[in-house]
Amino acid sequence: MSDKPILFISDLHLEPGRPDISQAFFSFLDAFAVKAQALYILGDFFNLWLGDDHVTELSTQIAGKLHALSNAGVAIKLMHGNRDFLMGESFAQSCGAELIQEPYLLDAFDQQILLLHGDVLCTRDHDYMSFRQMVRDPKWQQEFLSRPIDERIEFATKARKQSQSMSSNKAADIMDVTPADVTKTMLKHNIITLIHGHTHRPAVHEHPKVYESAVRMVLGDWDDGGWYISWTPEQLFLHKIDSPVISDGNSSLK
Ligand SMILES: [Mn+2]
Repeated sequence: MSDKPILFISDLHLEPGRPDISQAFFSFLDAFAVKAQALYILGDFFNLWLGDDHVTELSTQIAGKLHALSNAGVAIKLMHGNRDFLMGESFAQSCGAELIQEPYLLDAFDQQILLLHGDVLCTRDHDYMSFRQMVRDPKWQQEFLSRPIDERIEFATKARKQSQSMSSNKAADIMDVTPADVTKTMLKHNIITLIHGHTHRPAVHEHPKVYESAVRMVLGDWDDGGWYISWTPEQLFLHKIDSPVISDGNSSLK
């Protein structure tokens, strides 16, 4: 097996109104991803995804860049987030990528790592958990995707407003992962390393209740800069990318 790094990113929230984030992502591809063996995109890659049939200038541009990376020999894996859970096989194909389902056990360098977007761990947010159950139901998705695009846009706008007004009344810890569920999940999958995003709280946490060396690495969202994790036979590392100049920040938070 190749010793080239495996990279992880999440929460870029790509959208037409933020061409700077798309640009940072393209610089990241050219500077780092092209030297990797695989790139795992762990959800909320797009700020909003209303169906693969809703082709936009942005989606076409991103698919083109990813497909070029795939042609260069980098395996690309796409996991759903809470904003782009409707990303489908057809879009994945246009990126030369593979859709992966969470929880995803990644086996490499003689070790197993568990990958999640992270929203399933935020179990104290009951409103969100019931919304999630609804929209992840294949029947709901099929019905939703059969609606005209302007109806889908209307639904998404309403859902966003509702979630924003609900979030503003919630305590900060409710919006974070539930520690007991992290322990349970790690023990259930028998792993000592978990990588997720979603919470926008980049950090490396120790989880001694799981195992003395157990860690949970949390990717950050992309805004002024970006975040990625690299995994090589030697180490796992959380990197901050400073913007506008892309550089290997080496800011391990561990
Ligand atoms: Mn998310």
